[in-house]
Amino acid sequence: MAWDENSKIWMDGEFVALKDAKINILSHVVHYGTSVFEGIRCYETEKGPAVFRLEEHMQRLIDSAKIYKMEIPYTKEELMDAVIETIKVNNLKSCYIRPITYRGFGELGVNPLSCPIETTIAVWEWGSYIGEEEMENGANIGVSTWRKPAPDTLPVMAKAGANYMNSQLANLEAGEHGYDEAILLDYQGYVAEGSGENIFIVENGKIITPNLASVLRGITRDTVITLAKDLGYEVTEEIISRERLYLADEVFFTGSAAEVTPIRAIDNREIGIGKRGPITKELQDAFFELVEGKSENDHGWLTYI
Ligand code: PPE
Repeated sequence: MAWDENSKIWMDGEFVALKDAKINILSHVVHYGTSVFEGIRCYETEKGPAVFRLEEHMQRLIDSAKIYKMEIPYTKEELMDAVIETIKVNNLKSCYIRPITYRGFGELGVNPLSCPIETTIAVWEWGSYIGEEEMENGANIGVSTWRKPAPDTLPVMAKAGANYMNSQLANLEAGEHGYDEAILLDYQGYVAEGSGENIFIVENGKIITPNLASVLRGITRDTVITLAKDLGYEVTEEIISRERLYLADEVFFTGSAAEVTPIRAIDNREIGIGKRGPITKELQDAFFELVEGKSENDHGWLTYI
């Protein structure tokens, strides 16, 4: 990824060049990981750049903050406008958008209440998450020895920076074992999600995904469930055991960054035909048609810049 040091970052209402967009080293976030964030994509369409499901992402940012008693001093509409302005000033046709709210510099110590709530938004060009080649032929995935935290430890419904300490352990381990990405099991040992993606399996033409007990409430997950139902598929949320992954006809990941990424192997076992399956391809095509503004039934999910 090539960074433009003059790229404009929205910092609580001001645009600051990336090279000058700094925070205090004693900020609460640096010491205790006190942040909540979003990952959103803006796609190039015939009618100009369009942000996909902007409102749902900003609502989730506010929801994540609520869990941690971080009151964001902007309305959802103001946050949506700030994202749009940031894309405009950076003059990008398509980009990844990263809004983040964190606790700044106040008192140090675990109690966060004296530390101010700060919000920034960055945008940059970001291609396929796992890889172009994998989008077509499928990714090679391993189940991690690291599990998702139990529900009474770190709440997974908050998209909090600290959750990604768990994700990065799994992702690092996957890389060390030669895999493209990791799948994490939940605290009981059932399939949860990828380090930065939700997961789906296809069995006999039916589409199945884990319920929300131990996974992020993914917006792409919801998009793909909606698209699959629109296409006439049955979609259910189930408890999925590890070996059921191996026997599935198809497995794929979803995420704002990962979009719809096929999986060709898990734990060195070929999945289905060993490459992107037909239903995954159908959903991938429907997804890109939708986000690129080519679908008639776009559910009102595109915010044109
Ligand atoms: N689970 C996790 C753990 C996760 O991080 C993501 C998104 C998802 C599921 C899918 O959620 P959604 O984007 O709403 O469909 N991961 C973000 C961060 C990736 C990163 O490397 O950073 C993303 O896709 O933007």
